[in-house]
Amino acid sequence: MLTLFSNGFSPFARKVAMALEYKCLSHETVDALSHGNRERLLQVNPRAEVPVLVDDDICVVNSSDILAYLDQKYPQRPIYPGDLKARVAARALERLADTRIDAILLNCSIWTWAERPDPPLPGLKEAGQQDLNGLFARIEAVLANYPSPLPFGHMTIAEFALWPHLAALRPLGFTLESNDYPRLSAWFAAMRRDSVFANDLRRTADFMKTIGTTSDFERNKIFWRGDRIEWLLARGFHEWFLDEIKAERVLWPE
Ligand SMILES: N[C@@H](CCC(=O)N[C@@H](CS)C(=O)NCC(=O)O)C(=O)O
Repeated sequence: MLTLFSNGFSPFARKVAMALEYKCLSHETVDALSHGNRERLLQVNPRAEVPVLVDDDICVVNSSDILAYLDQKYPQRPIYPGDLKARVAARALERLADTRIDAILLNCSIWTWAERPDPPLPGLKEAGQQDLNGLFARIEAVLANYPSPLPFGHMTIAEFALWPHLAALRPLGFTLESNDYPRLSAWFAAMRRDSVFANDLRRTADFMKTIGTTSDFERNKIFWRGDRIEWLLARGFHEWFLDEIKAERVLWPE
């Protein structure tokens, strides 16, 4: 029996849920960031982060480890490319989505879902778009070496990792210019046409409808970890962050 400790807002949990659906693996889902399930989550991950996958007596933490585990244990419909060089490229794209794109988008999204005493940080969104454009250009350069629109010939860890972020761009007010990034735009369009990705959008939209009204989900304190802090500090927003710590509006892993 597979159990996914998940959350409808988490791009990492969505990435794993899509991989499970793609591989036709039925599973139970626990909304592990709701207050009522916190103790259960701590039992499987002391960092109190989702996603966590429990497969009988095996517990796997961290989305990229979970995807790698799934492909080894359930090799049907592979989500890693077969070719070694393409595997490395797909993993690098997954890492870019997980560590760089996530950091920008999560930080810039805070004012859309958290209960905030302050207006959005001046300059944050502009810095986000500028850095996103740099990352889009890097992805575009990688894609030049592969067929379009699906670089690896089927859906992989790269699509599952990138999708939640690409799908959040427009709702958060960011752009992905198809003239500047034609291969990335065509890739994104190919993901949109796939039912696994459409189902994710539907689930996410349903979850987002509840987010403003529920008190079951932490919206006062922001959970901070490495990559997200790194981008904030690198972009010069340290004073705001220090004020957040002083005001005790932060949560730390463990
Ligand atoms: N590196 C981890 C990152 C997971 C992560 O950042 N999870 C966030 C949600 S997106 C979380 O569980 N935060 C705890 C919270 O918000 O209380 C992964 O790839 O699974």
